[in-house]
Amino acid sequence: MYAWPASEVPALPGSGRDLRIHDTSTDGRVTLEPGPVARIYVCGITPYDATHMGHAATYNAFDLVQRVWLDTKRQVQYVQNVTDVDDPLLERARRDGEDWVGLAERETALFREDMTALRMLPPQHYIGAVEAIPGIVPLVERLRDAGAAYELDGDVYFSVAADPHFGEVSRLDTEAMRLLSAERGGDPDRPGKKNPLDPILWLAARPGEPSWDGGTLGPGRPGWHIECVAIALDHLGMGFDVQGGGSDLAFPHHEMGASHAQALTGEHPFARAYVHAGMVGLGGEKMSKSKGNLVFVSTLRREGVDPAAIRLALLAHHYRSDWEWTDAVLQEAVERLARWRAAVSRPDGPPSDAVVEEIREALADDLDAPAALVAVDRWAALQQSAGGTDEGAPGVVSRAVDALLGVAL
Ligand code: 5CA
Ligand code: ZN
Repeated sequence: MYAWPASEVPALPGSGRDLRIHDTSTDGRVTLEPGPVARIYVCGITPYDATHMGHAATYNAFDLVQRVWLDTKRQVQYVQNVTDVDDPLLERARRDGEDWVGLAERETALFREDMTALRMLPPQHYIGAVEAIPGIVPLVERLRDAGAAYELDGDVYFSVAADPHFGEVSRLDTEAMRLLSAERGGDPDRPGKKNPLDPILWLAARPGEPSWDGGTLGPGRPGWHIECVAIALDHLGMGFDVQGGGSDLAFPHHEMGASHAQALTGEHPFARAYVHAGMVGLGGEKMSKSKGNLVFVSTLRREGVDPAAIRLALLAHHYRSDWEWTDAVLQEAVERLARWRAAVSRPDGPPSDAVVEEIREALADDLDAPAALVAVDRWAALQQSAGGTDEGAPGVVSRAVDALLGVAL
């Protein structure tokens, strides 16, 4: 699939710091030391509804990862998927009497528009589940032939017992895993499974549902976790730097993905760090397509809200915290944007070196965007109260805010 156009990333004086980031699997901070090409896989949308603030907040976090790496003069190999065939998408299409392909295409197109408007840098590889199927089938066959997968009434399940490291990503106990599995697309109560947690790798064709040639697996469609594994292994290989998504993906999705890959390759780890963004809520509940309590990026844009203000509203919250979207959050961002724009609209101002370093330091410290905003606030306040004589300083601050935070002033 094609992704979306990249906004320009202005060059900055000096160089950024290496990123220290919270890793779910160790529940601590790790200093990432990527090679000259940093590798990141971020789970993409299931395109059955528009991009809401929760999605936007999660993609904002991983856009910051990319910007920090670019500032260290590395290249970034960024891969993202689109789950363009899965149960929730098929269910929504059925409910609305719509063709599932048309629904997925329309919502993916809207996502691209939203990401472009928010200045999120595009992945180098943007891959749909459907286009990944020819690569998924041989992986499932290999797992089955190695005894890491088994058949149940034509469906194929992964055996979590096949990975000695199973459980190390989310570090949950069996009971918690079982509850989350039932909540998040698993089927722990299906009779005949070796372990209730075993996730599906290949669903045999069902009447009224799309299916594809599965070679020796028979016609069917892929399970959710193997989709991301196939795409990540194809474009990044084992041991890539960051696997990213919202905290609701830690289990089962990222746990199972890591186990699939580790069982397939005999190598460990799948990713060096598993990074999870907090959940954005509305009215006291997690914003979710299934609950319908949503604020869409596209709706705000249509209402005339500046995408830069939406982005500032996301940046005002630390990526790991759970937070609530409110009108006040947006209003504050609109006001901050106006203050910053006024401050950079003059040819000279207070020195820019310290503020650029403060933004760099804040982001390198587990993506502390709120601290970066405070640094720019201080500079803008100084500009307003005392001004300054450094010629070009406002231009440098403006470029830094664009390059490191994705906000065009
Ligand atoms: N297609 C799969 C991943 S392979 C999927 O989870 N799609 S999704 O559309 O449901 O979510 C896309 C991303 O947004 C995921 O990383 C998910 O964790 C994140 N996300 C969903 N809801 C929220 C929310 N309320 N707050 C923050 N992030 C969210
Ligand atoms: Zn995924």
